This record gives sequence, C-alpha cells and structure tokens, in this order.
Amino acid sequence: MVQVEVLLTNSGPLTTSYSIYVEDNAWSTTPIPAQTPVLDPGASTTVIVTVQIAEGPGTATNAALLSTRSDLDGRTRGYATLTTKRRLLGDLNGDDVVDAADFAAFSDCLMGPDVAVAGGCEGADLDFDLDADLADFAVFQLSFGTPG
Ligand SMILES: [Ca+2]
Ligand SMILES: [Ca+2]
Repeated sequence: MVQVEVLLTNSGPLTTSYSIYVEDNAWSTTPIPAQTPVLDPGASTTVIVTVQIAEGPGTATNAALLSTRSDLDGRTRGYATLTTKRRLLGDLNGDDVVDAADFAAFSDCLMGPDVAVAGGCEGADLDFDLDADLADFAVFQLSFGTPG
C-alpha cells in the first residue's frame, strides 16, 4: 500500500466543492475524501490517495487517472496521472535489480526478531512482519540476482 498527498487548489472564479474520480487503475486506488469541502477561489485542500499495490513477482506499474469535477455543474476541472510501481522484493534502492548494493542496504537495516524496523528500512522487512531479521534475509537470498 502507498499513500500520496494531493494538494487541490480551486483556481477557478467560483466557490464550489469538487468530486474526485479515479479511472484506468489496475490497482485499487481510493481518494479520501472523495469530495472536497467547499473551496473559495484560491483555497486549497489535501486529499490522501491510497493505492493497494497488487502482490506478485517482478516489477509492475499502475497509472491511475485522477480527475476533479466541480459540484456546480459536474464538468471536469482538472486531472493528473498517478503512477505507482511495485518493486522487486529485496530491491531496496529501486534500480530494478537485487544485487550487492541492496545487500549493503539490507545489512544496515538488519536488527533482529521483533525489533521494529527503523525509518527508511521498511524495504528490508521482506516478510512483512515489521522487523528485519534472518527470516527476511532468507527471502532476500531467494531474490538475490533477479532479474539477472
Ligand atoms: Ca537494487
Ligand atoms: Ca520481517
């Protein structure tokens, strides 16, 4: 799961709220709130967009089209593409290979069973139980060398 903060500004001349739509998304993508408060011209609000990244082997990307429609007339007022990417398991530096550089990063994050991962080390928790221990290392070993 990934969450993105989107800042919406009413750059039009009318006071209105906006409904937020998400289309073309292969992964579940949810804006909260789905409708902004009433915004005066020039006013802004923050929407949190949550993307549920599908599990699976290898890398994958999803591009969701976000659009806003004024609740005055339902017409589209703005749009943006939100692209999210699933990394290879163990690719801690995000370069699409699992290699010695990732091992160095993993080693720096290795703490032990039931010790919460430090900030920035979330990628080292490869079995998703919130620690970075030898069970995670076992998963890392299986990924090492991919896609090579
Ligand atoms: Ca890497
Ligand atoms: Ca773990």
